[in-house]
Amino acid sequence: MTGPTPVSRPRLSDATLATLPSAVARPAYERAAIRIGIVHLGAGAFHRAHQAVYFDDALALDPDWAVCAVSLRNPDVRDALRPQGGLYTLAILGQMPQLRIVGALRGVLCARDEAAAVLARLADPAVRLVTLTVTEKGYCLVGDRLDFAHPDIVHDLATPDAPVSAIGHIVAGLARRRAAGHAPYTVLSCDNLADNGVRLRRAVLDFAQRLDPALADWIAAEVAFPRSMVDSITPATDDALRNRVADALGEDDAWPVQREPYTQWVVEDRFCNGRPPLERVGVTLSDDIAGFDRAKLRLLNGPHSALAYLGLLLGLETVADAMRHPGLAAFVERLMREDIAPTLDVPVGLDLDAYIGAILDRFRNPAIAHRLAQIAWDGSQKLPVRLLGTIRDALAAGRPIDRLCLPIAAWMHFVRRQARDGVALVDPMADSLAKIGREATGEAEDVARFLVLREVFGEAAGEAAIVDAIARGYAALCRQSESAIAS
Ligand code: CS2
Repeated sequence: MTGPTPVSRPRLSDATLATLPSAVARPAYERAAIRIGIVHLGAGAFHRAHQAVYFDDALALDPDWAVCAVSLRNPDVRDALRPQGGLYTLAILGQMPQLRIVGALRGVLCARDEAAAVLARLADPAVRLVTLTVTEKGYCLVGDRLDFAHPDIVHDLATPDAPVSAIGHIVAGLARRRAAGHAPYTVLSCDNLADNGVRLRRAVLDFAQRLDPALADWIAAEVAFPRSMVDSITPATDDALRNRVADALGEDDAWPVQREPYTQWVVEDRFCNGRPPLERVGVTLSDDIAGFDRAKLRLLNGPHSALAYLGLLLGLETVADAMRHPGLAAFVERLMREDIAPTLDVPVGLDLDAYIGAILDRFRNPAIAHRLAQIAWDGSQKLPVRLLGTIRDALAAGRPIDRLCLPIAAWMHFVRRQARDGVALVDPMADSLAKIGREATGEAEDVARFLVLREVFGEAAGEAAIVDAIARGYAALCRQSESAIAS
């Protein structure tokens, strides 16, 4: 036998915490003494790189706010983190990379096969806050209301004690607490949706009303659904990160996460059953966050999607690559400064110029490889909240919309290309999109095939000026992506 013997490294866990290299930051509290006070639905990388880190800081001040992280369907996070006692590594990637072990997750469950444990947690009076990152599609909305035709909602209304959706879980937990005479929990959305708390409240009330109007009345009167704006760029975990973390720790971590140094969380200060000391760990508490969430969705997420679809058409791989492409970088900066910024009601205290400059710097961060393909996921859900609102506002104000419509046209080309190449789309509307993509011919007439998707385009499909601008963009991209962004 020749060749190197594989090194067997210990697995990250409470038992190995003390032996980690001193450069790796560790929880600043006694893990055995913390208690679960938060249930988080959607245990993905964003939660673990963002809210869980604020909660980790808060636990050093108050031990009552540890998190039980719940994946609704996929057991992978549970399977990776349970053997590690919920511990995982956060890599903060800027000029000086830093590693930090986050200890805030005291429980990790998968609802699909541990349903009773999840419902018991939600019913536990020690849990006073439910947070969620289930992405745009997890809200099961059609327009601003609950989609009663959504298969998960149909399922959960038929079997409310065995829910599969986030909405079904939130309501099942609240029903149990009401029946037991316990106070409800606050429900805090941490997803990239404008007015996320307002929309979540409406969806929860729509669901509860169908189930039990008295429960709906109780929820309407007693439960707080604060709005929040979340921000930190979090590329998906890859093997490069796993290896880098294992080398630095001298231990294996099955699922580390990574993010940029910048992190922001603005939360409406309306909680119905206490809250962690958020203001002491860098969270901005505000009674009016509407301006912040719009500015972030339109100026960061909108341009992100623009970079993704245009960049992929140009054969680029990451956001930093896209920002090194002079034509695309110039396009996106003009999009932000000349087209998007004028549509915003700037919140007091936000310097728009500086905000845009900082976002562009963050996009340029060479320390992270944020794949455009990741941002391209779920376009049918993202484009309406990220770009179509801006387009409608710009049109109403008599401003030009051609540049704003180009990323929408690029998305259509992207869908067509994936369908043509037989590559599956990651999108809840993947089937209808693939069908349209396969029928598309690459001519401007294709645009009409996409515009029938009311769930995506809504009223915009009836606006001749928008339809024409998308068609112009689509035709320009058929000819040459490089020249289409040069305008
Ligand atoms: C990105 C966001 O993947 C995407 O669609 O636009 O995840 C973005 O990185 C975050 O919202 C930044 O806060």
